[in-house]
Order: sequence, then structure tokens, then C-alpha cells
Amino acid sequence: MTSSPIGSVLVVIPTYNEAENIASIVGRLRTAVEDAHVLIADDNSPDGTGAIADGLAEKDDHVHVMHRAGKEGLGAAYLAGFHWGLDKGYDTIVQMDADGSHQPEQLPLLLEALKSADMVKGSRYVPGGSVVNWPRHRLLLSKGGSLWTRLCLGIPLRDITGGFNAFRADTLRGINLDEVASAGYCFQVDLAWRTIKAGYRVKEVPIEFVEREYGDSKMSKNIVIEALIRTTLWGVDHRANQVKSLFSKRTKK
Ligand SMILES: Nc1nc2c(ncn2[C@@H]2O[C@H](COP(=O)(O)OP(=O)(O)OP(=O)(O)O)[C@@H](O)[C@H]2O)c(=O)[nH]1
Ligand SMILES: [Mg+2]
Repeated sequence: MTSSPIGSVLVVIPTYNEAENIASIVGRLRTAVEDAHVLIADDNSPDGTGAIADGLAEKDDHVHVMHRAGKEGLGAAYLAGFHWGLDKGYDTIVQMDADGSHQPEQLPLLLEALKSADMVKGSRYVPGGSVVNWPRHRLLLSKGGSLWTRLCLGIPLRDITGGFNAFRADTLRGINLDEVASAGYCFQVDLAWRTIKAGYRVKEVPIEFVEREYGDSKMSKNIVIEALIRTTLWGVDHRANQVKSLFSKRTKK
């Protein structure tokens, strides 16, 4: 597989009420990958995360803050962050949560793998990957979600809902971000599915995912329902297209 440099790196961190986490995660990231720039995309968090982010940006020219009007879900914050990064000309754009579940110290592994890929997913469910401190029902939900998505879409990834991902800028330019409407977990599936369908090279690398210590999860029943409905609809569409192309091949013979 051909290898090419990854160039300048922007890590987009969406935040909603992450006052207890944001300074520590940005500090760890700046140590782990010194050249990387960080964009915190904050949805006007009531707990003052935006002001803490401004303080970090004042002291460090590698840290940037995008203040958004209100809570619109993680997908919308990421899309705004991606467009910001693409406009500024970064070569590589990374998605990372603020809550410590994605460890900045593991980002170099993703960036190394990206040298010979177009998208890299940090994966809990490939050999060497793991989940720390998750209750059994969360693990079952996450693994079940990945399995269901694999069955619907027939894609080979093990951790499809994972949100620690690195993209070449050209990959994001090539997958029509304007059509992405998913808000929650489904956003990660949407991006991976588009990337695979467009014929890009996607790799998974093992990560250790750690349950957040501080602050509250924004996971909700609606997020799970959105993922289930959208994935199933994409699966029906995908399988119908497979059947259609099978028939058209037969009738041509
Ligand atoms: N800007 C913005 N960020 C959000 C929003 N919802 C979640 N986030 C951020 O997205 C990241 C992931 O959110 P979490 O609450 O940890 O959700 P999760 O990781 O899917 O769920 P858990 O595994 O339970 O932690 C965190 O950095 C959140 O602060 C939102 O509406 N707007
Ligand atoms: Mg989380």
C-alpha cells in the first residue's frame, strides 16, 4: 500500500458541558502530538466550557475555539468544525471526544496508520482494543449496534460507531458532507459508510476506550433510535441495490 505524509493536523473536539474535562484533555493532546492544532466546537455550554476554552486559546496559538449558538448535537458541531478546518487548509482532520474516553496519547497510532489510508478508526473491537469501566449494558449496546450495522451494510469494520477517527482532508472533501444529517452516534456510521462507498481506504487501529470520569454522558434513547432507524433504512437501500444489480447482470447475459 502506498504511503504518503499526513501534513498539518487539526483535532476537532465538540463540547457540551465539559468544564471539568476540557483543560486536561487539551493539555494531554498538546503534549502527545505537539504540532497538532485543536479546535474546540462548543455549543454555548451552560457550565462555562466556552470561557475555559477561550482561556486555553489565549495562552496557546495552537488552540482555537468555535462558539456555536446552542446545543445542536455532536454531528452538527463536527460538521462545522470540519468545514472550518478544510477552509483553513489543514491536511488531516481528527475527531476526538472531550471526556477522556479517547486518549490523546493514542493519537500517534492513528496518524501513523493514516500514512497508508484515507480514514483511520480507533477501534475498541479489533484485537488489542479494549473498553475500560463500561457497564455490561453499554458494551452490549455498542457491540450489538456494530453487529447490526455490519449485517445491514455488509461493511467489514468492527467498531462502526467509534468516534476517535482521523481523515485526510481530501477524504472529507470527497464524501459530500453537506448531505450528512445524522446527529448522534449515527454520525460516525454515516461518515464511515460514505467513506467506504466512495472507495477510500479505511483502516482500524486498536484503542483503549475509557469511560468518562467527570461530567455527564449526552447519550440518550433518541440517539440510539436515530442510529437504528437510519442504519436499517441504509441497509434496505443497499441490499435492494445489490439485488437490482444481480438481476441486471443476469438479464444482460
Ligand atoms: N458541541 C456539542 N458537543 C456535544 C454535543 N453532544 C455531545 N457533545 C460532545 O461530544 C462528545 C461525546 O459526547 P458524550 O456525552 O461523551 O457521548 P458519548 O461519548 O456518545 O456517550 P458516552 O459513551 O456515554 O460518554 C463529548 O465531547 C461531548 O461534550 C452537542 O450537542 N454539541
Ligand atoms: Mg463519551
